[in-house]
Amino acid sequence: MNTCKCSKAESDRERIETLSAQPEGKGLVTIEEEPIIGETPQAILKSWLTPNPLFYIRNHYTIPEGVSDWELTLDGNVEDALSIALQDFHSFPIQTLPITLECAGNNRSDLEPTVPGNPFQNGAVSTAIWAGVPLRHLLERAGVKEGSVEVLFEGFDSGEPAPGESHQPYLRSLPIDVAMHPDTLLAYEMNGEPLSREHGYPVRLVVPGWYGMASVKWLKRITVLQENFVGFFQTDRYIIESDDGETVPVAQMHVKSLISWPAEHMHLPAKPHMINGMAWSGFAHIAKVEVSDDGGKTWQSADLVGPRYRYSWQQWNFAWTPKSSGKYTLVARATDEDGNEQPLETRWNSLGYIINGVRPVCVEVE
Ligand SMILES: Nc1nc2c(c(=O)[nH]1)N[C@H]1C(S)=C(S)[C@@H](COP(=O)(O)O)O[C@H]1N2
Ligand SMILES: [Mo]
Repeated sequence: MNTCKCSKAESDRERIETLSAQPEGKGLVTIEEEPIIGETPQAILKSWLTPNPLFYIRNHYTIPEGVSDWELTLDGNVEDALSIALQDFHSFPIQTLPITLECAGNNRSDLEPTVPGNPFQNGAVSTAIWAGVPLRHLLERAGVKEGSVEVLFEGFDSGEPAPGESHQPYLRSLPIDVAMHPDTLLAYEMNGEPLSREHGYPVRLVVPGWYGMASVKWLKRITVLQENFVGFFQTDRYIIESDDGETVPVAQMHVKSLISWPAEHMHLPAKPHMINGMAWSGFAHIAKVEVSDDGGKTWQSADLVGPRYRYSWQQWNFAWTPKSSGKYTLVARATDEDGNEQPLETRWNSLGYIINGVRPVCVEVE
């Protein structure tokens, strides 16, 4: 990595300067208007928590119309099917957890050769404090019967997921042990506010540690299954080719870091700077973050700062004094406590998922 590979993101700096210049400094970077898809402008964030209006949005279909008499159905391989109204949720035990969600296609625009799909830069990852009822509580109430292998989640949104595909709702399943995990939430609050329409009002699933596609929004129905679910968003998408030609489902978030500041192509005065960013892994806490200012030839340890939660990204800082003026290629690399290391290169795949290779940020010191 001797040469700076950041030229593709030339627009980054202008974009960030425009956003920062707005009075509230707010606004998602729009990828698509309909269905709405937008990414978080990481460089303007001041906290490890992403404010709700800046939390990335990824929708496959138009946001569903609000339903006035919403009830959630829980059925399938259970003793007693349940029908749960929104006010019932407030009488159930509440669990509150800071959780990072990353879209499986985050950083897709970095792939070469390019692949179809939303051309995300590094903004399809955000963190909120989610509050809701552990799904386990409701599954136990309904009484999960023997022989159950998966739980299926249906959203209120529907459409044609791709040209030539039949009209269908957003449907995803989870293995029964993940569904029964006490931290898997039916969330109705995000950063202390009721869920907004964009993020799944009235109730959504939040699966800590998993890529975002698992966290089904606008829940309509939950069904306990005795077989593995086959469906567009389960077995045609969110799969990745392994080296032996098999396909594996996209599941937990692979270890990754991002440099929040400086942004690409910034011009910096020749003085000490605080490089900062985030690091996360769906498997374990972050153990270390290393930073390089020479494109990955030499590395130094960054400081892990701020709160240290199991499912939330970890903030890090690196006090950097450039040795002289000139161009620098800044790179960050994270390792988690399970020993997973962020790779130097992403494994290219045709649908563009799990893009966790290090992403150089080029800056010029004047
Ligand atoms: N019902 C429904 N749930 C959904 C989606 C969707 O299109 N419909 N998109 C999924 C994907 S791919 C992601 S990355 C996350 C994004 O959640 P957010 O928009 O709240 O950030 O929602 C997931 N849940
Ligand atoms: Mo996603």
